Amino acid sequence: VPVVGTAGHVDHGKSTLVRALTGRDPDRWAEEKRRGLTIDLGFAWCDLGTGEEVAFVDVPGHERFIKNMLAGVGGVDVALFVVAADEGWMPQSEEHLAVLDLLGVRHGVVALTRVDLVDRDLLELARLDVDEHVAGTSLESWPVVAVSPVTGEGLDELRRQLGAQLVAAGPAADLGRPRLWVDRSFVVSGAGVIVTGTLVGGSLAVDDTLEIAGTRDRLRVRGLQRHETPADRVAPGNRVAVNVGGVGRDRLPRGTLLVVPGTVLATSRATATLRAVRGLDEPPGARGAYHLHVGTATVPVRLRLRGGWSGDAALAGLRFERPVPLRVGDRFVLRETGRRAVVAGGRILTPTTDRLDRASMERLRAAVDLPYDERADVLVEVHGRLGAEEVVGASGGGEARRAVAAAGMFFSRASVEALAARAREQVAGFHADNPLRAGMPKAELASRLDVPLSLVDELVAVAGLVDEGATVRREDFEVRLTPAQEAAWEAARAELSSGLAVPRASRLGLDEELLHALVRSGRLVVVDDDLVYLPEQIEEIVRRLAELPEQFTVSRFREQLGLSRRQAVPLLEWLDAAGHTRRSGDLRTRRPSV
Ligand SMILES: Nc1nc2c(ncn2[C@@H]2O[C@H](COP(=O)(O)OP(=O)(O)OP(=O)(O)O)[C@@H](O)[C@H]2O)c(=O)[nH]1
Ligand SMILES: [Mg+2]
Repeated sequence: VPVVGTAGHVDHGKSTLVRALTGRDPDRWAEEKRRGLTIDLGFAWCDLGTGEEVAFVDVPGHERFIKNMLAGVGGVDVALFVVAADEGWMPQSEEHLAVLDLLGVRHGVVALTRVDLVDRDLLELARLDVDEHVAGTSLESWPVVAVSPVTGEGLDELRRQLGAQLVAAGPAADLGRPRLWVDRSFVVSGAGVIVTGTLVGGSLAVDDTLEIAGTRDRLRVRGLQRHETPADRVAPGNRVAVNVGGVGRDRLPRGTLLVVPGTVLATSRATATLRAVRGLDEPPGARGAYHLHVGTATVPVRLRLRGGWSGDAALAGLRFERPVPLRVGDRFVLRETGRRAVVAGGRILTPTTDRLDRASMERLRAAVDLPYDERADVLVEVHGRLGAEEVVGASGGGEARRAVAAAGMFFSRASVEALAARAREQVAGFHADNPLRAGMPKAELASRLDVPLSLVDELVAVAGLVDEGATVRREDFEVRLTPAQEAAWEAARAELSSGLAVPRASRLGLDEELLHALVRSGRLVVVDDDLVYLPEQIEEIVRRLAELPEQFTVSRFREQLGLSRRQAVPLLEWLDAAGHTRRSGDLRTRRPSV
């Protein structure tokens, strides 16, 4: 059941026309009936005579209730734009036209109503007045029908034209991601909390779980009604009443968005395209105070224009007073509080206010109507990196399939390539600064690049670096000694080579870093804190174990190899650990098999 929204200046006859078409009074409140004025949204439905049902959302025309009007027109497929023939074009005619235009309502009928109050000449003037004002807008091509609910004139034609526009608008898109902007919530004794709204994006079924967008609050669909008739399932594009369980009514005021859990995130900022309404003295800018209207929500927002206006178009960074559930491509309207008027509208490009180059902006612009997954990929590619939840939420539940995921973030392929190039530079720099260290610790690389540690392995692979476990190195890197270090090493080696009773390591004239490098490169073997040997010396010691009896004491070992106690005890422990000897009390047993 498609939804038709009314629009038009106060008192021009919107509610009367809806009542004439549906037989139901959309003005629900005593105050509305007493004052003959619509204050809040009204709802009615009927058969247009074609066998097909249609629902109406009747909005107030009074300027003071524009917020309610804006909450009503979100999600409508077709508009019934009402102009009283006896009054002609009025300020809210103009404002409502701007709203329909900005929200992208492409189909509708202009009802030139109250024609019983005018003669033929005045009717012709009214028609010309309407034609003049809709020229150049999205209403230009809509049929204009002269009607009077009082005499019944033109009502059949209006039904016919509305039916044709509904056909032209086509069925509401079912993208498998239902969203319901709540326009009313109330408690029915015995049933509990009921919310109503125009369902878009996907169908809803009893027992579905929904989330209040921007929170983690879940609720269950306990029951569904369409036009006061229970249903197990409701398709998108319908007015729906949902009996919800799990959340109190206070959590579900107008402006709440219900979605499939995790598919929409609330954001405090965004970048958007703007289009100004016609006839403004001054286009919107950073100085004014604005309200952003999206779905049924209203939130104070500050603007920062990017590069000024070009004609009626601009780009702007938006900062909201509180987080709003927004997705890429969402349409919104801006109302200036000072001027008390709708001044612009636009579409959300990204849930950030990051500076982006022109090409990136163009990509975002082109992405607003793409499928969810594509939008997610474009977001990641444009920003390089973005939080995974942000990407999923802003795309409306899409998956960034081309991106690299790490630690709750998405990285674009291009940014991974760029990071990999930087990783090569960082590692090269590390080698230059630490020529004696085998490689750069991965944790240090991660923090230098400001990426999660879990991305480092991917970067190492892309960069063609060598993964050494905890460290990484360039494939062509090896520890090389400076001439001075080479000389120090030669001197130390000469000293060690003169006998197995070697001097303390700290007396070899090697600084700590050089000593470590020599150990890492296998040129020295650490036996104890202050005791190192050349590998060939260790080999000699192992060989010479054969000169000893099967079992021997520390003293015997010392004497045989000409060692001091300082060297012998740690050496034997080292030989134990290496499996060449085994200790039992004061004795060592040779294990020549090893
Ligand atoms: N004579 C005549 N009066 C009409 C016609 N349509 C509406 N009216 C009268 O115009 C007045 C306003 O009509 P509504 O239908 O309440 O107007 P509205 O556009 O819904 O007004 P708001 O919701 O407050 O913006 C009422 O007194 C209606 O009786 C018509 O075709 N002929
Ligand atoms: Mg009304």
